[in-house]
Amino acid sequence: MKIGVTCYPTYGGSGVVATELGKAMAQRGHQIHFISYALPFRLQHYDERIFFHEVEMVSYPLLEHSTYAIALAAKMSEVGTQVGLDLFHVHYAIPHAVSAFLARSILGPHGPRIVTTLHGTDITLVGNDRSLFPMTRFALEQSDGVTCVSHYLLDKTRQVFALDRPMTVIPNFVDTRRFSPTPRATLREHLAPRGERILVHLSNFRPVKRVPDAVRVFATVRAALPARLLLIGDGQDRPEAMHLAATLDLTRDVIFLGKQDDVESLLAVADVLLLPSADEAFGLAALEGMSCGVPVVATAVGGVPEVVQDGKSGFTLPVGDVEGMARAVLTLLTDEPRRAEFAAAARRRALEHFDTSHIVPRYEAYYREVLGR
Ligand code: GMT
Repeated sequence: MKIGVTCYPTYGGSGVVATELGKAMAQRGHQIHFISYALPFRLQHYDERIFFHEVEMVSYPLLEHSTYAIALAAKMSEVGTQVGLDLFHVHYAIPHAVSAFLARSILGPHGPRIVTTLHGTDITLVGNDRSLFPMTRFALEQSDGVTCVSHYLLDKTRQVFALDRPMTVIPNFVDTRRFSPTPRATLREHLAPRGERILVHLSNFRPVKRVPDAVRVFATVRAALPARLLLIGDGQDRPEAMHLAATLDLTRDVIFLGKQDDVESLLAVADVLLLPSADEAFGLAALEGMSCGVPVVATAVGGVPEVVQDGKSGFTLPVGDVEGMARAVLTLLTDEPRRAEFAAAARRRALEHFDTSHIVPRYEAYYREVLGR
């Protein structure tokens, strides 16, 4: 198949899933054409079956507000014709599903089919905004296939948009060979030179991630035993988290690493991963941690319980329950056999349910089903 993939190319779960799926599809012999405004950040190596088409924006004083959705549609229709795409697979509904609809309208009834994958905030935050609601609903109705990354998100989409069209759940996945519990003693020693326990949080630091809660949880843990908190990522709430760490006198032990490429090495040195989000359609960061053999302490929101089993591969608690999350972390850190048991269960869950080899064929079958209709 020849597949056009559109996603947000910057750091973020939907871009990661789109890119890893494109790479895996190329390995299965398909031709993949990424169409976006920048090269997706996890697309680092040359592959003869992967191409990148940059969406260029026209600059003119009258066009002060972004014309990205239109420019993207134009590029999608151009690539669609040039390479004879079978399918547009767009990740994140806004504006990608709308651009795909426009591109297909240009290309006519024999043009590519559209598969839209919903990732979370495109429905729970953005698509729910009254001004974007009709456009998002229309684009979902016009897609030939719609997939959701969790059952929670599928139910939410039905409820929010009152949609009765068929939709399918295809969960996110992880490369369990790359995200593995490989011991990295030198890195661990560098990050925790006095043998401190390591907590890790990975996100885009948007308010929905509640990064300050991760710092507050850490403050309680740090009061009980020597520990360090690694914060991977960057975004709007970083200044607040830094201020809070300084106020709580934790500057030495809270390490702001910013955006990192080698996430798997950093996750693999952690003892516990924190995900205190207010909402999470899936929680890819939790899955990546679990694949590295790291138990997760998270909030029981959205699709997280579909990934993390409470009391087995981690603990899930109510949003904002900082003390509860701190207690859960300390339960694990003060009982190494139990922590090791959770770590093994986390790794097993990633291997048995979410490995690339289980999920990518489901997308491939779904593409064929949509094309066969
Ligand atoms: O979490 C974000 O704000 C980023 C967003 C994205 O589109 O990159 O993440 C969403 O998609 C991820 C990949 O499917 C999911 O793992 C995240 O749970 C989801 N985020 C939210 O629902 C808040």
